Amino acid sequence: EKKMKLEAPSKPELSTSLAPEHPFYNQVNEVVSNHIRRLLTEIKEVKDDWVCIVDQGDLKVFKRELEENGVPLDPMKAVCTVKGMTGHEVCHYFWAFDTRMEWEATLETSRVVEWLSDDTFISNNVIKRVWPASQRDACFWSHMRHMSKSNDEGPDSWIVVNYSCEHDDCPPNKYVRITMNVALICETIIEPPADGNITRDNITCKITYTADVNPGGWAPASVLRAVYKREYPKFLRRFTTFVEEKTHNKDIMF
Ligand code: 16C
Repeated sequence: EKKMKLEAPSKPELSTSLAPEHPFYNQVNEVVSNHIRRLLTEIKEVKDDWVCIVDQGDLKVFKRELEENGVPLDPMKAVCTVKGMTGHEVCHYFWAFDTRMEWEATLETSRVVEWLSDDTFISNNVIKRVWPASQRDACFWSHMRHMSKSNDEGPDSWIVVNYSCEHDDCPPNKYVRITMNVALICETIIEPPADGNITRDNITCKITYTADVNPGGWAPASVLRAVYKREYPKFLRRFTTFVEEKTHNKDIMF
């Protein structure tokens, strides 16, 4: 048994702990693959359909204005570079449910609906109300995985996806249900020190965050766009500061 395991082609980073027969297995893999493909192709494309709405140097937020039947759907994208933490650490804390409320400033409550496997769970988030719109909530699975490398020289990458789903224990009730497809992709860049001993000073994490959110029914576009412009950079600053506080005096999690 042991010998067979050693000889088998080892690609553990490609896998998920979701069983292939799990009802969410195909959807999770498909959505994750689409994000990875989208990221890889967009690097080569001219980004002229994205408008930069926030530029703080190390943190940039872009959007594409999109409306459907009066509902603003603006896809958002942000890139952010942080020093002293790995992509694995950043993804871990974005995904981890037990610390979500420590950095999430836009949520009123959050609860786990079901654990699907040890890398995937479904949660119900109730979002703080934005005047004058009705209050919203969301039901989505959160999945984290190590991305495979196309070559050994490329940076180590991790991805977390939050994707809306339905669940019997989370029917839409008193809130307007939003739907979303959110991804956080992190690459770890290591500048090898002369003495070969890697410390947090040698590590940089490049974060790409994308959010396609449908606010699910009427929302005043001008208010929503103003809230997004304020809240997305705020989220990234607050969240990365949180990860820094959690990790700076711990062993590096590669
Ligand atoms: O990705 C983030 N968080 C994850 C959960 O941990 C998850 C959630 C994503 C949902 C984010 C979009 C919420 C849109 C709500 C639309 C509300 C419509 C109201 C109508 C307004 C006229 O992936 C981090 C998310 C970062 C937050 C982005 C901005 C969201 C604004 C929400 C408004 C709350 C205002 C609170 C004011 C203090």
